Amino acid sequence: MQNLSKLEADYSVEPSFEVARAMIDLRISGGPIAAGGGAPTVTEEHDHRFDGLEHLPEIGLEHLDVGSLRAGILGKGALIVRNFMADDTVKFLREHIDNSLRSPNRLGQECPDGDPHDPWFCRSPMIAGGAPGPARVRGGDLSSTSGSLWTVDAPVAAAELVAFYKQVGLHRLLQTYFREQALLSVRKWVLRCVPPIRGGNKGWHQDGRFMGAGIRKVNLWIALTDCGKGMPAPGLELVADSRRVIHETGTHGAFFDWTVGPDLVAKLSQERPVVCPTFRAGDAILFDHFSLHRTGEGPHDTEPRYAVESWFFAASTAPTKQQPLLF
Ligand SMILES: O=C(O)CCC(=O)C(=O)O
Ligand SMILES: [Fe+2]
Repeated sequence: MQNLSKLEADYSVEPSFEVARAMIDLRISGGPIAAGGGAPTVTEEHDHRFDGLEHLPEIGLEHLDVGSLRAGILGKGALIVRNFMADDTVKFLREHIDNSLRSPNRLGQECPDGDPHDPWFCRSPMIAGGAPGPARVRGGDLSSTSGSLWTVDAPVAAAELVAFYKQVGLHRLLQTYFREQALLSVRKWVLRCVPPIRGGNKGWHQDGRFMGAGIRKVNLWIALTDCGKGMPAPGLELVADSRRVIHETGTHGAFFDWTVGPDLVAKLSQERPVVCPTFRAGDAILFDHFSLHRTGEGPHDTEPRYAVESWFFAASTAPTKQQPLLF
């Protein structure tokens, strides 16, 4: 989209909230136009370069290409990329998340329509079902210090992230991986601050559970805090498994109908290791909708954990319900 490229160029010269907000609207309006269409022929072949490893493969950013991505996700179930994001971008996003979480606009403390000039939290009227009032939350009250945000509600963070994705070559990488354009979505592009709730998590899940077998997507999860095994903040726990299966939910002691029960995970773990990688702020992990994972809250955590979750869809399979988004 020509207008979007122009705004991106303007923003790179002179970043501003107004341009960041205008870009969100163009990304939302362009998403459905790019979504759908014919699907390319794809295979799940890869070069087995990580076959000898017992746990998840790890590489540096300089080795991230379509070969390592395929061998990581399709061969081992996930790929860890160390030092993915530079410290200054990590710090910028962490501070932005703090400000967005406590924004009166998010908490519903402003006028019913919200303050359209709040640089930290501003919901575009083009976001389905979400214009006025406080941000929606799945049960419970909104906290001003932790929780999740749709990245599109934080236009400046969104602009910085898209610029970062460009800088690391993500567009080309995902285009090659999917053999077609990649799209983000309103609902699965998330900024998060998880509090140290010490073992309260019950949510083993697969992000493919609701989306049907034909979906193709990849999650890029970036830690913005040192977290996971040996760290004082909640990490991410995963079953290191390359099988392309959706597991039964709502059984084996599951707490919700969309989660995989702990007894089933215990059974799976007899054959596939459950891992809780140690992440430094700026490290990333890539996995797809078959990955079985949960927030890995340790019993001794004392610190909150910040992260960015970006689910990229192959355009031909991008679900309308998630509001596909250009990036
Ligand atoms: O950040 C978390 O703890 C959860 C992340 C997650 O479930 C995902 O990225 O799909
Ligand atoms: Fe998930």
